[in-house]
Amino acid sequence: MSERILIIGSEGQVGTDLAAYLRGVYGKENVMCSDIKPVSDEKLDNGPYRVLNVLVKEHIREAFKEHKPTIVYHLAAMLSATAEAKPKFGWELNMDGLFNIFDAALEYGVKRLFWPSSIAVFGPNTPQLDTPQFCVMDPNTIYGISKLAGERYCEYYNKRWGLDVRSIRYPGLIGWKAMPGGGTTDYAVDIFHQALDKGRYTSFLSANTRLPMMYMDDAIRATVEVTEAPADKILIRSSYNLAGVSFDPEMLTEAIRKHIPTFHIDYKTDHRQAIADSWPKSIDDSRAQSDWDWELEYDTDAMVAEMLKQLAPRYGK
Ligand code: AKB
Repeated sequence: MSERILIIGSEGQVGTDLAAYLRGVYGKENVMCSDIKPVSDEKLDNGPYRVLNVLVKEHIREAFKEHKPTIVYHLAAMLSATAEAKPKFGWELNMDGLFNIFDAALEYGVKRLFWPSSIAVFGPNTPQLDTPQFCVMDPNTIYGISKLAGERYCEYYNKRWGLDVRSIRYPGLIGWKAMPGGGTTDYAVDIFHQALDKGRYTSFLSANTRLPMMYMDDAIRATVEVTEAPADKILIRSSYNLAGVSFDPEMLTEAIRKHIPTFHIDYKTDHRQAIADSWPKSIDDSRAQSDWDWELEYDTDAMVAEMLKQLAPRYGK
């Protein structure tokens, strides 16, 4: 029997790519998408869709009853920069949303649940280079605090109630299908659009702010691989480190200039600089490699080439 999949937060940056991938593999009728807003008629042709607010239990129950998912990807969350602007609501959405999905997953006997964590679980007291899987964390943003609390709850629900939750700590994600919304790593997506559109970009992070990043195709593959791996390979039930590649705006600019030599960058940092400064510069993901055979495909140059190739037609290039 084919899996029946429910994606919560399907219209976001990750959801857009994940839905396209999973519908290609499992067939569109087997993958229900859901998000807080209605979508266009054109999108409704792509497969089943439901308006679902993770804070409304009735919405969740209806989706679970109708679709009977065997696997749920719960992606709905508020990212780092937005959550700093609305800290109480950020906490409520990220935590109560997760609890509601935990409850429904147990009540309706879901086989597996994927929930993303983030490099934001680390903080200023964390070793910043090759950050280990297990170390001091002490996140100092609401988003990071909610992700760390979520990780502890994932492990707790697994140990106490047997819920088969899987999770990875996403680095900054770079894709061309959808824009990110409200994150600190968003510059690394916007820069491609501005490079093609205007030939210049003003970065809100400073030139040497190095952060772990990952091309979306790798992130989608990691998400599906960790979710579909045999249960006995998933030895970490909080969340797995995922390294991706590591660069700063200056390094990314150099990589873009290999394709657009006249590309110009300047810098005007804002409140997101402090968030970025509290996060790791690079990550050790050896546990993901050894436990479920994770392998990265895209390095920085491959990611840049692919982003520019995919986005160029949008800007008449
Ligand atoms: C953000 O910048 O908030 C996210 C993340 C690293 O989780 N992209």
